[in-house]
Amino acid sequence: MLTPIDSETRERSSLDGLWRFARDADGSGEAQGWQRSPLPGGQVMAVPASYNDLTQDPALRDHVGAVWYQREVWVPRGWADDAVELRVGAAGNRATVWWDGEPVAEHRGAFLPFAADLDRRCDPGRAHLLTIRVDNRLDFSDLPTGAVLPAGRERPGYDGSRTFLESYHDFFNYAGIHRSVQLLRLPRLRLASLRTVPGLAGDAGTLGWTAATTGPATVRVALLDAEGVEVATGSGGEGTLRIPAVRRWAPGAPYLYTLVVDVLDAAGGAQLHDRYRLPVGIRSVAVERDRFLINGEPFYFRGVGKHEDAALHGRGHHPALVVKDLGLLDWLGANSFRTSHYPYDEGWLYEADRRGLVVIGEVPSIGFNPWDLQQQWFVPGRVDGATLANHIADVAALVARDGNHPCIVAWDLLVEAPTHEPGALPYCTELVRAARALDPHRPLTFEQSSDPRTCRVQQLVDFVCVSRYYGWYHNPGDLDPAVVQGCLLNELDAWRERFGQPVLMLEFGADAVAGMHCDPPVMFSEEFQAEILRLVTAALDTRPWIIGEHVWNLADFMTKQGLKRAVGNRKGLFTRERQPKLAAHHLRRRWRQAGPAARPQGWPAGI
Ligand code: GCB
Repeated sequence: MLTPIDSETRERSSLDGLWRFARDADGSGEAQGWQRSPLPGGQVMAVPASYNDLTQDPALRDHVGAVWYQREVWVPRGWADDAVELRVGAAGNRATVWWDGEPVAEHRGAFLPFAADLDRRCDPGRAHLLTIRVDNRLDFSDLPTGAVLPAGRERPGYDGSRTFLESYHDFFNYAGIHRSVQLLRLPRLRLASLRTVPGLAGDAGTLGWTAATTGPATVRVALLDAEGVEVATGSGGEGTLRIPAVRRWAPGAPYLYTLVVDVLDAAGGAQLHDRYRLPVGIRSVAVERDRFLINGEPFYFRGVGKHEDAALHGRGHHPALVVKDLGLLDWLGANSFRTSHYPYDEGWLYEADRRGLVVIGEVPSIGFNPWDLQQQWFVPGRVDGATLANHIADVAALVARDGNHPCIVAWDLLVEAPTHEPGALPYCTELVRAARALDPHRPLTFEQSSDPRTCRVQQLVDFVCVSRYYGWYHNPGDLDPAVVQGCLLNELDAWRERFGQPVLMLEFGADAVAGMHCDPPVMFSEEFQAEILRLVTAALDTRPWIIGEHVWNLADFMTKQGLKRAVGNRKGLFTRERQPKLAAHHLRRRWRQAGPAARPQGWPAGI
């Protein structure tokens, strides 16, 4: 799906702000006709935002089921002759949209955009009623997986009439309209989709393009350099531009061109119907036995996993968070991040393109692990064909939305799944086959927390990504190097020996409650977290085939409640308010000693 833009032929109108809002306590809203008349109760809610933390109502914070959003929309008179589309950046897990009481869109999944075609439904002379129902329930065919269970099932005597949402992932299942809602004025004959593939051929660059239009048309493309000078042109629905003396997009040194796509009428191409502009970067990506290469140069990932998470608005997108978090990465000397554990708002990616930050994109494929070796997860009724169909559909939608970003150098298709199970092999074989067909140009990976000796699927992808927490989940509190370093290296060596791929340490760390200090270090103190990071990075320094280190997590984030979580996960290098902990200062000294793509060594003393 194309990112909405303004151009001489396209116009966006933001519908963000305060909307009417109602919690559908018993799921009867539709039967009561809420889609046709003002929502009851007089409550309002911010869009975009998660609703969970914005009131003092515990029933809303932990609500299971639907909530409703509603507002009036005026469509400007000047839009009368054009197509009109409603675009929701993300809302979920399930969303239903009504326009003047008529259903116009349904969507499943909380992390990718969807649109409603309002063509010929708009009357410039009156206000239209826009209603969106968002339901946070998950089941095993969803990504992430989840289940609605009777509460208190372990308590004899409790009648089980109340339900709760069980999610098999750590982050809080925030819900609401999480990204911008926009009304788009679009030409009827327009660009419908655009895929670009950059490449390098000596000093020259190439840019393949595939452009689909909504009807028969002439397509012309032009590539402009950063000064706006045309450097290559082409025509047709597909082709390859050649860029002599290309300026490359590189980590820390991004150069962006603009691809201008013109859609002209089919007969003679005299009339301009649509113009779309896309920033593009020319770079190559490859994986070798020991190295991850960007533009043929070894790249060492130093960065973080993170979340779209903040106080008050939860998972709701705000550009302030993009500025702050990417600024923190810069402060740390990081060169990369992973969109753990789901696709982020496109705003993160355009900004990563511009800053020369490298990104691993992730499908919301978490919740596949019962953390109980007695249970099988890849079995009918759990992670099965229905899950796989949604999984592949999510990869397709992700590649369609994000495939043009030079910052994205790899896709992570699967998070912490029990890859030792027999059912993992057919599932992952099919998943990888589909992903390679959708994007043959980017390396693929799985986030592994399985045992390298029993994993059945790593050979399907291109590099190993390991999440492991010695001293925390394994041997809690034990800072003996024989555990934190010895056990880890033993495991990393086993991945390497068995699969012969380079290894990225994708998650490691420890919780630290900011302001809690202990020397000698004990768990939850800032000193303990810093010591874990020191030990792990020193271990990584000893292996030449390690291609990077991503600390878990950039910042503290909200989780579901549990005995291991003191108001959220505290593995942040920064607090949830984005203030640095001790470990952030140490890591900054390690990471800032090396150039943008290079491998740091050692752990400088002092802060
Ligand atoms: C992991 C998960 C991440 C959790 C983290 C933890 O391996 O990928 O979602 O938050 O562990 O801290 O438990």
